[in-house]
Amino acid sequence: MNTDSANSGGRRTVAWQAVQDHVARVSATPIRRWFELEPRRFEAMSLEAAGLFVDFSKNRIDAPTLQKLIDLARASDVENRRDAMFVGERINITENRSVLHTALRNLTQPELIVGGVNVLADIRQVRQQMFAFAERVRSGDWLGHSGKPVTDVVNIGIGGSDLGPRMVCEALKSFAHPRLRMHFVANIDGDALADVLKSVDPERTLFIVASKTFTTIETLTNAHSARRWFLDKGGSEKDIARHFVAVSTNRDAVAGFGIDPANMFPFWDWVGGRYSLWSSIGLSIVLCIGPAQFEELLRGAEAMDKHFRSAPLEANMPVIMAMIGVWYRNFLDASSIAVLPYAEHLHRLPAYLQQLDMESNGKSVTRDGARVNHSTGPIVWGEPGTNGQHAFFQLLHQGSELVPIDFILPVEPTHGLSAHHQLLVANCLAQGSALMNGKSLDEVRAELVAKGVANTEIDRLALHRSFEGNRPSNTLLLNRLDAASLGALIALYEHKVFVQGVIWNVNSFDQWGVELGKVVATDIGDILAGRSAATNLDPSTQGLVARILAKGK
Ligand code: G6Q
Repeated sequence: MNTDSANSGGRRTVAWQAVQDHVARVSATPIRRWFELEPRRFEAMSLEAAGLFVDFSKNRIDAPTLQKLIDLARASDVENRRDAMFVGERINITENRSVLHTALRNLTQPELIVGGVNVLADIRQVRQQMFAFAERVRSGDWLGHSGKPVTDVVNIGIGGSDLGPRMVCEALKSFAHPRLRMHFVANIDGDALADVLKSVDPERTLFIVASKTFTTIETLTNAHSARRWFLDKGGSEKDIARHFVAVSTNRDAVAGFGIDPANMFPFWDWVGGRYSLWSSIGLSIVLCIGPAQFEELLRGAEAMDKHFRSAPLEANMPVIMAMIGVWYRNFLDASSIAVLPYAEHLHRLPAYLQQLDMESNGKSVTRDGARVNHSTGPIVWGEPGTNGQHAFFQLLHQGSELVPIDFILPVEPTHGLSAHHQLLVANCLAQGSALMNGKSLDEVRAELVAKGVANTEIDRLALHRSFEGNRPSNTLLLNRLDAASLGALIALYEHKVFVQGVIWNVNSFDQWGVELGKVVATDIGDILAGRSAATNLDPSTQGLVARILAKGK
């Protein structure tokens, strides 16, 4: 196997060094100058795949540097590692698992044998079970215990069992079932559940308890409280089957909770939590948008999978986006990236991508078990435009941090307010352009002179009002925010994160930091409940516990 990745036992590789050699030269040239030096730059640095179009020409990069980055991807064995994922090799080496979320949206291949099992047959069978159930709920055929159709669906889950379905249901609101209101409860903070319970009718509410392990304390606590509420509001034990269903890999725990296993939608340990919206964890999505639209979501993702698997690295959208990210992270020292969807319904996308990216590549140990000697996953953040323009964009324009940006823009609206959409588009394109071009001191001076401002005042203000520019961005165009485009967009980011994980030589598919969170609270919970003493805690935490206990008395 080729081990020419970013860190193989702590040495810098030839391919890595070849990229490094470009830093000084490229850094000395502002992006807008590259458009003069490379006349067909927009055509060369843009790409269409799976219904998405990406313009990556507004980056601090030139053609030879991009080629060196692609060479680094090839030398890091991206192609073999990608193929290993698709065929089900156990690439999640710390949990000894395959990583097969791509199989969940494989709508065309007849079979995929992994460990002697045709996983595609299992996937398709569960999908039919989901679809049949969703059709009954959506048509009004599935009735609550007093004979009323469901009007409210409450998904109780956290992390990967919440963020994906929540984001997709928001994003595809324009395609939502008119009768069904979707609610998502994740937080252990009782306000999350209490707020939802205040607004729903127990006779018309369906709870989905979504938990891969069915051991997560937040989800189980919320689910038990919802069950108690349901019983208190007049439901009986036997009615639970009409109001509670489960999505999990843990059949015994589901039965133990009191949910009939006939109302359980299974999935498999080779689906990572943050990659699970394509599985039965997406039940809330199917209820919201219906089976046909859910299939469109899968189809969009599958189209991106096919592109990722077959396009040469030089024309491969996830690979290019990944390597541009590596360029900023490792060679130009950018510590964060901003994802700015110009689409109100994509307001949960940054939160979703935070988990996808930061949980996958927020690692400091290589796959070979050594400490990394390079930076790994960046901080991901963002908010929809245009709102952000009236807030943190200031820092993007004039701050001292380099923050590469992904603008995401649907070309056609899903509403009828075309004047709004035109302004939205104008704002998005204007920001990308202004960030790159900036405004020189001379331009500011000329503007102020034209306005008749006195020279002394011009001297005082000019620097404040100038913009150095050279702030990079990708612009991703979706035809419109529909299921297929969204599927392709999510898969694009999944694969981008995968490629970066290969370059950084980390396992993108475990999450020991999250697991830690699942256990550390138990001890303090025992102390707060008076079941044990605070003797093992550090002095700071001990002080906080004492103060909180004293206030509670
Ligand atoms: C995702 C993580 C994590 C997980 C939640 C919920 O990749 O592992 O976010 O999804 O902790 O876990 P359960 O689905 O098992 O409740």
